[in-house]
Amino acid sequence: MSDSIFVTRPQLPPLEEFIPYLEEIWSSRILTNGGAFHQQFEQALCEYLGVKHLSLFSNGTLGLVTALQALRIDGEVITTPYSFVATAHSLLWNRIQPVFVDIDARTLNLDPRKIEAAITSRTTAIMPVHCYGHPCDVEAIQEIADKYNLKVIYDAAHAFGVRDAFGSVLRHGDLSVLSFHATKVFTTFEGGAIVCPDARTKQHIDHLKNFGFVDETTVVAPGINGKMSEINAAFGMLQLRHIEQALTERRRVDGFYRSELRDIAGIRCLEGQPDHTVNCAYFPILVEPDYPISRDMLYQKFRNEGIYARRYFYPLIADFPMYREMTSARADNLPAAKLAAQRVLCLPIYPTLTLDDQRRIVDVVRDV
Ligand code: T4K
Repeated sequence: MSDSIFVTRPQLPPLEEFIPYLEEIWSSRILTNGGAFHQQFEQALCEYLGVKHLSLFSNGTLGLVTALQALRIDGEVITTPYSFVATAHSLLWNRIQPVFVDIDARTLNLDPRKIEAAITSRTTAIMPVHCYGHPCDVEAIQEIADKYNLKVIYDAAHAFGVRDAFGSVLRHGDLSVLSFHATKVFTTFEGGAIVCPDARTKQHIDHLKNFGFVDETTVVAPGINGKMSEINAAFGMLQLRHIEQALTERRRVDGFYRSELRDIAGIRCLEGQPDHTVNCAYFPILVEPDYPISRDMLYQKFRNEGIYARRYFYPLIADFPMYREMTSARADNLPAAKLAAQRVLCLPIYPTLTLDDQRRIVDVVRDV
């Protein structure tokens, strides 16, 4: 029996490379609360990503929750049902009403053409997701936001390092939130960051993630504990040394799948935008009706072979119990998202996925 293959595996540098970082933490005895690695890592990430300001977080979800707090968002927020559940949960944690708008069947991102019809007098913001690291139609979304005076918070959990022709996609909107979870392109075990447009916003967010403390005796807001520890920040510094290599390997896997799956009837690969630098965070395929078996049957066939492809994102967020009674969660409001949730399967993709394993995966799809 061959080894199991998972949808993703974290890229771990050789253990001995991490030892000097640990020694530094051990000798300084500063473990958290904005220590030296935290500061270095914020700086280094800004440089790598090509953004001016960011604030590190202990995970992406707390980043989303805090971003909404920072912009004082309330009322209703327009968002996508086709995402990881943390996107909408961050709204509920702030007692904000999520309003689901359908996705574009081509990109699987929030469909800007559907947004205006969902705006009410209570709408205060839009929270789109750069799903699988494929950028949203940022210009169309910004145009609507400007017209109705809405904030835009991008859930950029999948979009580490993604660039358009003019720079990082993280510069768009009022804030963008990254995740550095173990399953992501770039990981700090757990972690995340909010990308901010200016130093003042960053300072406010820095206060919010540290209980609202400004100094030893001053608390300016009911903040939370969202700080990244020194171990995570040190690991992030080390990961940055290997990220380019990891992205190259991911692009290699992506290229292999695209060329091998191209001629299989009923299997469609999601296209990126040609002038973008992609990160190949995921490899979603759409199992269409002319494929001999359904997506779920293919998923099961993979499992029988010890290959753990994943149905990201099924079920739709709108179908979970805390959302499904909402008017915007109705199936007839979300036809494209419903279809995607039934058809998409994410194939394994990560830097150390061997060519043999890639062949094994393609063979499963081909041998139906
Ligand atoms: N917004 C979006 C759009 C997101 O996708 C996410 C997270 C967030 C917000 C929230 O960000 P964080 O708060 O998480 O920073 C995973 C992740 O837990 C989650 O972070 C991620 N999205 C989501 C898409 O996927 P699961 O339940 O699928 O993970 P799990 O444990 O089943 O792992 C999948 C596979 O990865 C495993 O079969 C094996 C491999 N794996 C996993 C872990 C945790 C490893 O090899 N090593 C590991 O340590 O949710």
